[in-house]
Amino acid sequence: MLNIEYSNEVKNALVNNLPIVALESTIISFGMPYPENVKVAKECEERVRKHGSVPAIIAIINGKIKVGLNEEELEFMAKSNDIIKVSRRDLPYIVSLKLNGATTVASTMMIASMAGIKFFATGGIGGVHRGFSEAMDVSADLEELARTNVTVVSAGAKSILDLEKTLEYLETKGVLVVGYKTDELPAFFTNKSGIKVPKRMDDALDIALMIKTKEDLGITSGLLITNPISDEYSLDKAYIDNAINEALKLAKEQDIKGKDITPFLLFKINEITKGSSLEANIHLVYSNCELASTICKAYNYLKNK
Ligand code: PSU
Ligand code: MN
Repeated sequence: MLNIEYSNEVKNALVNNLPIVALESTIISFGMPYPENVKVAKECEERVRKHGSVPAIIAIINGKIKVGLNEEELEFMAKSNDIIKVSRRDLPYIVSLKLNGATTVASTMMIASMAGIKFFATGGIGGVHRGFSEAMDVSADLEELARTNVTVVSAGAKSILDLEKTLEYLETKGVLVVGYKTDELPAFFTNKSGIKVPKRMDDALDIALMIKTKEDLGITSGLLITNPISDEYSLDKAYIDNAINEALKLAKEQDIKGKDITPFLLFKINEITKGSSLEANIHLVYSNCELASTICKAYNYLKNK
């Protein structure tokens, strides 16, 4: 059995059966610039704590799987150029060659599940890319949601993806997508997508109870909770769609594909919007951390009462 290295805080939480929320590291290493990314990661941890759970940032350093990072490890993940984006397929390669890996939604779910952690907060998930019929680009995140028993809280997915096909894929795979306090699927930078979310739920305790029921029924797939960015930070849909289209055009011209496409687009969209997309990104992640922590705490209460 592979050794997982836990931070002291996470070790203590596991021993004492406290609620734990996993956080991914791709968003730190590839999603945001240094040193903003360190500040955001620390604030995410703080938001999780404030809402009653213990945060566990997941990453791979020198081939060691880390669940919970210390200050020095976080700084390394935020700053080093020697980090590879790790999805499910890459995990054995990175671990056996003792490399450094930033985990995506898929690999963070896998490791969280190995560590017995059932909740995970992130920004946006991967999905079915636009132009699917040519590139056949479907994120491994969707397959992971189908097979791994972790609840993921995200702000939906950016319209760099084909949101309708992403929902269809998740339906086929038996993954429920819940809109938290919304009837409309949130589209990451904007809370408008024009697409109806499969189920709406307005109460964290109801969601926790449903997750417990899912387990009592022996259903071992994941669950996706979509939490819309607040009105205060939500960008205008037409404005952000324009920026996204411009970034997609650049990606095509420069022949960017596969695992490089999401980080490239995020970077370009941030340039085009002069930083306002990053600002929105940061605030939606904070809100997801808070919601995941609240649901996780409620679930922990139901489980142990
Ligand atoms: N969406 C974002 N920001 C991100 C990602 C997605 O808005 O940083 C990252 C997540 O780690 C997600 C991954 O799991 O990109 C999906 O990449 P791919 O499509 O290559 O599977
Ligand atoms: Mn892909």
